[in-house]
Amino acid sequence: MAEHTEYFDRVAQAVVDCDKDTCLRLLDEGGDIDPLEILEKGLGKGIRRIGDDFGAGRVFLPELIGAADVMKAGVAVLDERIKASGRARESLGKIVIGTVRGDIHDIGKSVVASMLQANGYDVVDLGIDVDEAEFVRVAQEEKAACVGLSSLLTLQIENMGVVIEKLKDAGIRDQVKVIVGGAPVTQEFADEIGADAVGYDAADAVAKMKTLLGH
Ligand code: B1M
Repeated sequence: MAEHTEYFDRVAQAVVDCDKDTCLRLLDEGGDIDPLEILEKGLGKGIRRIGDDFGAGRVFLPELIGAADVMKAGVAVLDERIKASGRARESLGKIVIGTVRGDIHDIGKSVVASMLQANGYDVVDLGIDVDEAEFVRVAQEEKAACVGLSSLLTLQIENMGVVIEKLKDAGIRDQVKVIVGGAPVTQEFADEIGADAVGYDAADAVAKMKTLLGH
């Protein structure tokens, strides 16, 4: 809807401007809009714009950090709405998720975790910069149905393959599915490291999870 387009643009601009107060006020005003849509078309659009500017050298790390701070505050608000939209039901399975070693980006991974939770999965979020052995240990301990690996850094996505190798070493690779995601992750890469699926965004991650676990 046209009025939503303008609303999403204002949310995006608040992220670009590192203006947390305006962003949170706008999110308050948008209580009747689908939180996932606000996330993708508002907050997501703003943070991607800053990311592109950062990549092109037009803005520097302090702006990136400031915008990420606004994004995180906004995601926390939307997160509550996303979780509240999931009805209480029997768990569809346990997912262990985290950002791989060497990578501290946590916003996208946390959104995916919330969406999985809202869709009936039990999620154990290990956080960021997670060592391969930790993924394996928790997957074993929690009898996870799936391990979710996130990374936004081209140099760190290789660590996803290391996790898969460690799952094999521990003898549990055939008991857990592995889904990978994050901007630099492609289907080709997933095939190369032997992952079971790629999630391109949070909604896609849920859809792929349902297929993987047969729901
Ligand atoms: Co970073 N950063 N950053 N950063 N940062 C990127 C990723 C970058 C593309 C920016 C750029 O140069 N244009 C670039 C990576 C280049 C590359 O390797 N390809 C980059 C860099 C270089 C860096 C540093 C190295 C900068 C430096 O220090 N010189 C550093 C990394 C340090 C480290 O990790 N060791 C760094 C730091 C940071 C901040 C701390 C400032 C901050 C993160 C704050 C935080 O997470 N708490 C930050 C941010 C915010 C970004 C950008 C701007 C935005 C990331 C984001 O939150 N997006 C990013 C540029 C960009 O993405 N255009 C950038 C919003 C989020 C909702 O989307 O994370 O893509 P996204 O997640 C999506 C999908 O990818 C998918 O679903 C999510 C929801 O739709 N998905 C999955 C993600 N994980 C999934 C898992 C799944 C399935 C789907 O299954 C398990």
